[in-house]
Amino acid sequence: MKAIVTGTTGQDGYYLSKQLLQNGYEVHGLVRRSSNINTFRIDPLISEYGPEGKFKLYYSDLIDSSSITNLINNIQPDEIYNLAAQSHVAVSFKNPIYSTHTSTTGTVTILESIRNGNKDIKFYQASSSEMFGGEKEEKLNEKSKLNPKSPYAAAKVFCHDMTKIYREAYGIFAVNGILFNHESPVRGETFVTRKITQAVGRIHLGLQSKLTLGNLDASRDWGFAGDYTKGMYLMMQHSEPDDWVLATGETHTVKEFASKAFESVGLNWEEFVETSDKYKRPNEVNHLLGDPEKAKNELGWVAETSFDDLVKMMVESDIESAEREKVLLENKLIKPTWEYHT
Ligand code: NAP
Ligand code: G4F
Repeated sequence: MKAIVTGTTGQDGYYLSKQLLQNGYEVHGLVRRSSNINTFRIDPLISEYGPEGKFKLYYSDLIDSSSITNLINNIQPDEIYNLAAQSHVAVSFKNPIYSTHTSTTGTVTILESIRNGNKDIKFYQASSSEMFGGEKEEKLNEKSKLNPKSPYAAAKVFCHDMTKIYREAYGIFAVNGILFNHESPVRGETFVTRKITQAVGRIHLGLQSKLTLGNLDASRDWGFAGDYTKGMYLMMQHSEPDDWVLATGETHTVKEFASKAFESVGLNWEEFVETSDKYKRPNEVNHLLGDPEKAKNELGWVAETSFDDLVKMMVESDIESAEREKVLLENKLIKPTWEYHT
């Protein structure tokens, strides 16, 4: 079996590529060119499976339609997982055109290539719980109303609808995975969970004294990314294409996440966390809680990692990172990181 994975250098790209390679797939990953090599997450997979083996990488970009179409035509994959996106909600308010353009152009380019080329190729779209808007405290499922609150979410709604349209109009096996927040030790450092666990690791080792966050009252249904990429694969093996929610069915506030993470190293979060408006968004998604019943009944999928285990896994990994960072700082081999405004 052959799969193309867009966004292979990202968090989900890493877990999904690893699982597909372990299942015997040939994985063709798209990497966008940057001035620094950005394959740090997938370097272990490159060592184990590539580049002459089953893990093949290509420079491409969601906006470069011709390169994507050429790759699909040349590789003739069985499955395409479209994970690439400018995935940071706060950044999408600052870069709305880029954020919208990448998601929408990339998705339609792939769907058009399948329609005009080989309609047997299966397609997975990385849809998001952000599409719901999360105004009320309610369990959200595949039938819940979409009410996007950011350029990011609006672009995801467009991609979600186009995936459904290509499924219905052209009979393409195109699925939407509506995934609630999922995190891991390789989560991007400016998402709130990783920002917290990285700070806990650094504060624990004396490398940082304060952590500045935005809205502490927002709540999210947080699971472990490695569980969710297994769900993506199961959707692609289902007899019929459809849309499925993946979630834990539990929600926690940012404050609760911070409290649990600091507590795991014996610290009281209130002594270290301060807030600033610069991390607040022009329009907030206040409350997200998913109902994963359909995925459980039809795919046999459940989120296996508990909230407590997720926090513990991330804190432990970030303590190890902080230990390495401390050695590098003490030997003046690196400088302290610039604080990103996200
Ligand atoms: P991520 O870590 O931010 O990874 C995004 C990937 O997209 C990276 O490989 C990135 O490349 C790539 N990318 C960005 N712009 C691109 C462009 N113009 N052309 C080609 N590639 C581009 O995100 P993630 O957490 O793995 O999420 C994967 C997907 O699921 C995203 O579409 C996200 O919106 C969606 N999603 C995520 C969650 C979640 O909680 N994680 C929930 C629901 C949906 P670089 O490595 O070079 O930056
Ligand atoms: O970690 P976040 O940035 O994730 P957000 O906005 O929920 O988006 C993530 O999950 C979506 C699925 O629902 C994905 F589609 C999307 O690609 C991404 O992976 O923020 C979570 C919450 C927000 O309410 C935010 O306002 O945490 C709040 N928050 C409070 N302080 C903060 C901070 N978020 C960030 N990034 N940084 C802060 O300092």
